[in-house]
Amino acid sequence: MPESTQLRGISRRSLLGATAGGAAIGTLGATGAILTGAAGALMGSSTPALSATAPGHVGPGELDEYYGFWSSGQTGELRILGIPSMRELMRVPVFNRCSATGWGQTNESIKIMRDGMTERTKKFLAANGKQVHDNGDLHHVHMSFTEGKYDGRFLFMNDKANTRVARVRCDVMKPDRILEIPNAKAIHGMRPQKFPRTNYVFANGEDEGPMVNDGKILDDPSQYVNFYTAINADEMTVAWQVMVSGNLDNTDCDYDGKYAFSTSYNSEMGMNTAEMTSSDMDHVVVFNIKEIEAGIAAGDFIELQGVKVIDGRKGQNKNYTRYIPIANNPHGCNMAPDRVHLCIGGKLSPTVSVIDVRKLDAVFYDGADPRSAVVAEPELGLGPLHTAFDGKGNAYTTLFLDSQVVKWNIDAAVRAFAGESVDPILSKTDVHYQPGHNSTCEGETLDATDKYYISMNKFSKDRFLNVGPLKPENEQVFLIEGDKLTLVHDGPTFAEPHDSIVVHHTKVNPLHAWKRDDPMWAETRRQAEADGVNIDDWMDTVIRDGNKVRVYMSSQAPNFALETFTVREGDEVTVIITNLDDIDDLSHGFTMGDHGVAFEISPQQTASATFVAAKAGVFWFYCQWFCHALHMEMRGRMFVEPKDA
Ligand code: K7E
Ligand code: CUA
Ligand code: CA
Repeated sequence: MPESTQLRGISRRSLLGATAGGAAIGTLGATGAILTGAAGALMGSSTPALSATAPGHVGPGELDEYYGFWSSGQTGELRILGIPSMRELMRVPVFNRCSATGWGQTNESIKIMRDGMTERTKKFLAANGKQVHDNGDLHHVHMSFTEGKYDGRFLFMNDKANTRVARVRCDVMKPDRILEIPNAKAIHGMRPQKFPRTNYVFANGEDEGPMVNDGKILDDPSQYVNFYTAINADEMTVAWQVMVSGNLDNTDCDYDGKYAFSTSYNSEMGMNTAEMTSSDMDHVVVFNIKEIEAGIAAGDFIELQGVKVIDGRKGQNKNYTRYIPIANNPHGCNMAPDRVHLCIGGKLSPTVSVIDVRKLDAVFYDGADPRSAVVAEPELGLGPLHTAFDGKGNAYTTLFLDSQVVKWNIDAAVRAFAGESVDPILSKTDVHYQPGHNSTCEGETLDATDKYYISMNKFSKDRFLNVGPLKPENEQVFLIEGDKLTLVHDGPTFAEPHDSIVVHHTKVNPLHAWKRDDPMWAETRRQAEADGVNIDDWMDTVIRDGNKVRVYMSSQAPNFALETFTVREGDEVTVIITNLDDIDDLSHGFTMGDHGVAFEISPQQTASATFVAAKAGVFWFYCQWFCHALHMEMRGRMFVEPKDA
């Protein structure tokens, strides 16, 4: 029988009850030091911290072995952590408006956010007095692949709230493309193609709606459909879409470049919880990439909002899709690095359904029963959501309701399904509490290893000081040693530790300073050239162009090139700054006081923002990034002359 306590024979309660370093700790053997540290932290006692040599400990000044790339859910940003220390290294605003960096406000970021936007959304935003959305719901982040392994080029991520997919450049860790997906609603599941490389990013809409959502069809779910999207990952444009029956939840793809998959929890096409859970079975949709590409090439598509859409709904009798029945309301969709097994989290069912992707050819071409591809269905515990892998044939599935992770062996599960008397479960470990996603080191790649296990938990309950009605979530790191998982980190996070990937540090090589010819400010450069200003050199020029004023200035610690500039009330003012400093870490900022304007200017970066000088008077601008002993003095004045003067 698997043990169901985290600490192997010692419950959390008895640990908490024991005095620091007491008898209970003494029974823990080699890992006692770690547990003493962890328990001590929980108790707020004077127990010594983790020893410098403890596995999973990263001392002050030491670098982590792995990057963790974190989604932040409804915060809408990407976060970069060090693993195993779980130190938060950076926040990268993507779908959200950021006060510190000016993302969503600088002309350069607004351009990136608007370039991939539909005309319909631009009109909608204009009607609401906005240029860009300022919220996002970033659930899933994945890196680009080459031959089944992370290649360090890009990170891709979805926005469920406003139906978008973004690409972040790993050289500067900033988005370069944010694409709104037409036709689909609420992009949720998202995965880059693994093999031969990431030519496509697959993204599925979660919500159903009319094929043409123009208000002619409203409360008639019988006419609702859903869309699965393949994005051209190099161009960041929509390559094609497949219309499907039922909704779509999570997606993944194989290691052969042949098939992609998506879970559906609403094959019923229900519009409320009772309807959405009324069937015994939902399904996984299998997408046949080659057949879809051939269908598009042969003209077997309709065009909706400029996108080629293939009909892959049930009963269309073509080889674009197959529907594999799965116990009601499945959730996670995770391809194992053994290249063979796809694991579908049962959620309402205590099982994980394991699909052998080698059996899919027969399902498509030999009329085999779609269920014949299911080769295991181990009963693991209550509320299985997502599955991670260690590259050694083992899987780790989160149990939301049981608040546990279950480690199990895929091969044993397949043999048990075939009738052999074998228990695939290797261990169960308590987590705190209600885990959603999990990750292992590069576990979704051919480089999967069994070093660390990360549990992203939806509730922290009693683990931290009360901070009011809104509580933090909790994230935990475990050391994997054989079948045993040992807790080495436990800490709160702000909304929301949704999903993460863990990438070896050698695969990511960001720049220390921007390159002056970066495409991010190409348009700003063109305008400057038209104004006769060289943004690569010292600039202290103010250009008036009707009621538009362009203020060009350089920054070099501890000065802006302009101590003052003058505009007229009602002028549209654009401030363009190049940070001429090229010293590592010497970022400046520009904040225009009382104007809601602030942005980052990192070494060798050019950035700009536009606002209307609608208030006459004297306004100080300043550098908000601590840069120098005279950082406070790095400021200047904008004079706004009154209109009727
Ligand atoms: Cu990745 Cu919650 Cu968006 Cu599962 S989904 S937890
Ligand atoms: Cu420049 Cu602070
Ligand atoms: Ca259902």
